[in-house]
Amino acid sequence: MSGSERPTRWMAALAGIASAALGLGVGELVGAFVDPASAPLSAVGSAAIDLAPAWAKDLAISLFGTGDKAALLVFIGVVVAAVAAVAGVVQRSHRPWGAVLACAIGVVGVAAAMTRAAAGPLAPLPSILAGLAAAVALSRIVGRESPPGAQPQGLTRRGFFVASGAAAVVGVALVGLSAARRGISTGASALREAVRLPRAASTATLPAGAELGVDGLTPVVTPNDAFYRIDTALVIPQLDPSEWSLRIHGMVEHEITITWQELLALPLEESYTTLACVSNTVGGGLVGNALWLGYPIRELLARAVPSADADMVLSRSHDGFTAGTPLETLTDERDAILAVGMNGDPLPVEHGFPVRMVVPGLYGYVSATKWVTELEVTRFDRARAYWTDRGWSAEGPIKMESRIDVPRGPDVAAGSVAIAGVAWNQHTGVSGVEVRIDDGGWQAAELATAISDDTWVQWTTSADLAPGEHTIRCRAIGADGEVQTSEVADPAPNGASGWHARTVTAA
Ligand SMILES: Nc1nc2c(c(=O)[nH]1)N[C@H]1C(S)=C(S)[C@@H](COP(=O)(O)O)O[C@H]1N2
Ligand SMILES: [Mo]
Repeated sequence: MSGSERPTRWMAALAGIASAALGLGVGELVGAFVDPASAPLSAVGSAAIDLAPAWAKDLAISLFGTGDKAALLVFIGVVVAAVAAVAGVVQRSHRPWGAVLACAIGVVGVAAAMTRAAAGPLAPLPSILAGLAAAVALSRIVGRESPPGAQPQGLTRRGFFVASGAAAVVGVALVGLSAARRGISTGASALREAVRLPRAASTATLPAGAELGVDGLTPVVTPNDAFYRIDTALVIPQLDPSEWSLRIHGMVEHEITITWQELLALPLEESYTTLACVSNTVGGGLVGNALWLGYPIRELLARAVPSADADMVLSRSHDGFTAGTPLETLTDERDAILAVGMNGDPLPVEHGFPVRMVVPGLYGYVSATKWVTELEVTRFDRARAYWTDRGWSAEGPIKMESRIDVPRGPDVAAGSVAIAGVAWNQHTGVSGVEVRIDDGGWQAAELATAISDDTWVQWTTSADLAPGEHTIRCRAIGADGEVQTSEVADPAPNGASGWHARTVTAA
């Protein structure tokens, strides 16, 4: 076939997608150099996260767990491809409106990039260039229509496929390059490598007997690389500790600012605290225990002197996330700290380097601000935090829970079976765990030595299982006598509840 002809609808749709790929590649590459958070995918993804209501976050985490961010990017890619295909078809019949639509996709990226909390003056650039590149490519590939009888203009059928293929390949290559560039740009991880944390002024020790050593049981201290990660940051904030500072302001007598050097010069304290995410489902893994090193927030607040009618501290992270923490939990005797160390190392970048909050007893969304740069002393009736605006409760005390880790099932050998797990009831403590097989009675499990009331505790027991299917359930008893509720609740709006159950088949 020779000479140019009008592309079919399918060809035009393909050209739209190829042009969008090229635009995306350009935008991502420029973003990788200008500011990774302003790259089109990251910017639109972050904006989508910010716009998501409680049920959407809940659904994303229950479907994809900590792979929720990857799932979001794939979803955005599919939506962009669909709109781009439409742009191609429109361009074929209603020039230049397809190219205009391609530009409009870029405009969405610009808007998203400019509304990021940490947006700089160049934030719109990557998406502007992405939109332009896509529009130009599309108007080139889906050529001008020729009047009837005139010499056809534009690409031959072969030229059309070559051009579309080239745009797509170049686009994908540029996306790959930008990912490589981001990988090389060491950002905060190089700065973190250089950090030498001071020795703790007060240390915490792991009591003998805290670790039961049962095969398959979650270790009592979660290694950093196994610690769950949950946040709204599609691009992990890269902070330079030498430029970091924390400002305490709002309803205080003295506004104060503390730098990284000043913080490290203070007597730092070690404490074990078990962190839990409000999105954790019963039996889920969004909970972990670490040895934190940090300075009591109580001491800093004492310097700032909060006013008597303040009842909340709104902490803000570099990327705009906020958490509203009851002032009382930051001034009472608990180990509410500005943490700089996690399990003997500087905070991993994805866990808040250089400084985050850790507050025993409260879900992360109301307390555990990573990359924290600001504490505003305020009131619950004046300020709203990030997730409070999206349907989650303003206050989030952690609910008592217990989890069965062993046996994982589905098959076990009949006879005596080891059963073990963890239980937590932060800041009150766990006094017992009970296990029930099928409809039998509750039997007390053996508790490991708890590190403290602020940490989870391992438990173990065993049961004789006859051949057949069995359901194992567990429940914790609080140090205050409260029995873990059987009432089933979803994570939204203030945490899941109910008894964890595992069904196994003994043979
Ligand atoms: N800056 C920032 N801090 C944040 C969040 C966030 O989205 N941004 N998420 C919070 C939530 S919901 C939880 S459960 C904990 C998780 O901390 P981790 O990722 O270190 O386990 O961080 C909290 N701190
Ligand atoms: Mo969370």
